[in-house]
Amino acid sequence: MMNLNVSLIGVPTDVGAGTRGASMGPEALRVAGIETAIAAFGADVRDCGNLAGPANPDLPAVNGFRHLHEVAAWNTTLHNAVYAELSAGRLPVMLGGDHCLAIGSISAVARHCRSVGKKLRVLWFDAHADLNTATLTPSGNIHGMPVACLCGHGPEVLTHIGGHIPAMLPSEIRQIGIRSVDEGEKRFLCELGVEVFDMRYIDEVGMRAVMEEALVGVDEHTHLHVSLDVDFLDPTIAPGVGTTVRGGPTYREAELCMEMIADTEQFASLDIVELNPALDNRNMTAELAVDLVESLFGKSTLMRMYRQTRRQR
Ligand code: B3U
Ligand code: MN
Ligand code: MN
Repeated sequence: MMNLNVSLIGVPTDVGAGTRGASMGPEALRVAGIETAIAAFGADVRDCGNLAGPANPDLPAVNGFRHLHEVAAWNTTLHNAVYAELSAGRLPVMLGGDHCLAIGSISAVARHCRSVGKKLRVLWFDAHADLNTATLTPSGNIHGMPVACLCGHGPEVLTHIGGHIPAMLPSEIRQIGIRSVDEGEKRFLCELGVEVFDMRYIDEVGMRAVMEEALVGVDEHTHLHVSLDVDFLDPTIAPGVGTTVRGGPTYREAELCMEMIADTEQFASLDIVELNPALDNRNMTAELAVDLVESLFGKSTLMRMYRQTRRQR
């Protein structure tokens, strides 16, 4: 059974992004009703409020990184908060914030897995691979680097946050929806052997087959972490993002992803990132994210059980 003790952790940062505004994401998700939507499943939802961290100094990159020390400060604070919630037996939901926050959240999830003897599986829904390093990055924006940092490739202030380098192995992550990867990043993806289900593969085999593959090996000993960058979605349905990329999954495809994760009953932590209310259209992207969260918590499960029993009759 899924853990229904849920903690919402607001992470109002945009220090890792190139465009300002993701720092308003946590409030937009609250306005879209994320707490009541999760509570409707009988969950005990605790809103921990927003974490505090350094403001965005809006400075250029230094040695390949923009705002390295600000990113490190936010992620150290987040790591501690997430580890505390997991240790208390709760399911943390990160209300982001830009995607650099995955360094703090996933390092805490991985540390928790090591301490309780669980297998880690990260499902990374994104238009981007977020595997850049200081030498590969075209922008210096650290939201393009969390996967590299978690796999041990990055500055020590970011790679050592969980006390274990690397925090995560490339074999523990699956990337879904990828359609914008920088040249050097592509080579690095191959070198590390990250399993990527890009848009072309989704077109060719369909989302159901992709999710079946991405979930291979998930069992009752697995902690499933979902990292949902809202630029994963097609910009026609999710315009509230700084780095939209055309040709993303539809509403139905995205719902199916979340439903199939719910079916495993191993979903145990979530990042919702890159939502930028300054670019959104009447909060529609935040409302879509809340719809997806409902599916992740099993909105369709009752109907599925009903269909199955009808077929058996
Ligand atoms: N790969 C580019 C763009 C990017 C990555 N993640 C986002 N944008 N959101 C970069 O700057 O690293
Ligand atoms: Mn992205
Ligand atoms: Mn991302």
